[in-house]
Formats: sequence, C-alpha cells, structure tokens
Amino acid sequence: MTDKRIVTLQDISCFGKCSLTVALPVISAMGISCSVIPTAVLSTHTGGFENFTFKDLTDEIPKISDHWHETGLKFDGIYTGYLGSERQIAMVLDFIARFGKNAIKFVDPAMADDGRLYTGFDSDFVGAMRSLCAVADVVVPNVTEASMLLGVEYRHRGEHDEEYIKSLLRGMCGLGAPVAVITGVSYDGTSQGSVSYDSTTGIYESYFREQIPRQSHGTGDVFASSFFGALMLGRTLRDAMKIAVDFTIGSIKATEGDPTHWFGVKFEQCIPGLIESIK
Ligand code: PXL
Repeated sequence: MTDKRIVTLQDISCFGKCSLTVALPVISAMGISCSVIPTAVLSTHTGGFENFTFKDLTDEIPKISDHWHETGLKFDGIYTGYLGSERQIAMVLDFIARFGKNAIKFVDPAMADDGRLYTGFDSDFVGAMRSLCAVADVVVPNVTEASMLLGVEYRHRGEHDEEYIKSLLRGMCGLGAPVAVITGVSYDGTSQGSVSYDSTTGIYESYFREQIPRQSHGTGDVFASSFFGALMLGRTLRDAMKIAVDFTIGSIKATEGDPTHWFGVKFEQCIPGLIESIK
C-alpha cells in the first residue's frame, strides 16, 4: 500500500468519459489519494458533441491554491491534463511553482489528435502548452501533440518509424522534461503502443500491443491516469507503460462492439484488471 497523494488539474466534462471523470476513478482505484482542481465544467467533452456548455473556472485556481497554501497541503505528484486557455496555463504554472518543489510533475498536453487540434485551440495555445511542458518531469504527448509542440512534420499511424519517434522524444526532452513518452505509436499499422525516453540515462523503451482500428475519445486520459498512477507506485517506465497500454487496449476492446458508445471507452469494466496488474 502507498500513502502517496497527488493533485490533478483538468476539466470535468460531465458526460463523455475523459479528463476528471477518468483520472479520479482510475488513480483512486490504484490506491493513490487524488485531489482535484476542476479547471472548467463542460456539459460534455468537445469531441463530437454540439452545443456543449463551458464554464471557465480559471479564477478559482489561485483561490484554491491560496487556501491550500495556508492550510499547508503538500503533494507527491501534480498531473495536468486538458486545460482551456493560455491564461489558465499561466495559473497552472503559478500553482506548480508553489506546490511542485518535491512533487513529480506530470504533463499530458491534451490538445490534439489525428493531426488536428481539438475544437477551440490555436497556435498561441500550443505555445503556452510548450511552456508548461518545460517545467514537467514527465511529458506524455501523442504523436500529433509532439509534432505540434516541436513544429515538425506529423505522420499518421502506420507511417511512423523508429528514427521519427526517437527524434520526437529527444525534442520533447529538449523542451525541458527529463522523461518523455509518446503514445499512439504505430510502425506498421498492425501494432500500436508507446515509446519512452529517459534523457538522464539515454535509454529508450517501448511496449506494443495489437492495433485496434477503432478511434476512441478519452483513451489519452485512460493511458495518462494509469501510467501516472503506476509511476507514483514506483514502477519503472517500461512496467508503467505495460500497465497503462494494457488497460487502455482492454478498455477499447470492452467498447468495440457497441457503436452507441462512440463518446468514450468503458474503462470501468477494466478497473479490476488494472488493480490486478499492480499487485
Ligand atoms: O480527452 C481529452 C479531452 C478532455 N477534456 C475535454 C475534451 C477532450 C478531448 O476532446 O474535449 C473537454
């Protein structure tokens, strides 16, 4: 058992299975205490729904931070996910400056997939996200996010090669984080997985499973939460990737036969397996 306590800062999409409605149950199930700072409340996520509501909570961040500072709270880890604006990223940077000294700082630059930015983001936002990646200990972009953060060519799944992925990883570490992991890597179109680089040792590692054709919302958050949880439990990068990739693939498979469930994956069905995998 562990006594680790982390805080995650990301939106709560009330329906849709991503961000906080994934991170909180997954990290808690792994036995880690998970505090939250909801950065916005949306009626649904932005991927495929129309007319969703969006209540920005940026102004709450410094207030919560001040209260926690006065209360003397401390965290072993800080995990940032989807963030809504450049101004919000600036507040998150202030929060990290205050609470990040002895915490593992984990940044998922959740802003794009399949070669495209999510609804509502532009190149200024990408620049702000780059400055957040610079203060992280571990960054976990997908291939689209890494190529945008680095301003290099984007290559589709199945068209990646080892040198391309390694150059993305070195580039991400060049922004400031000692460790980078790229998700959604596929060299041949038949397998998919993630590749890590630890710039302090120069070691690359990877973990691959079979490719599933279905594209699913929220899988980045399923991967990031379980991967960060495993790192907080002291697992190696390679073990944490295995735990997180297996959990993510299992969640996609649990959803595969159900076309009505296009908005996210049924990760809940795989939580017992996740708990088993960390025993
Ligand atoms: O899964 C990333 C994510 C988080 N939060 C919101 C989103 C998305 C992806 O589309 O729209 C609001």
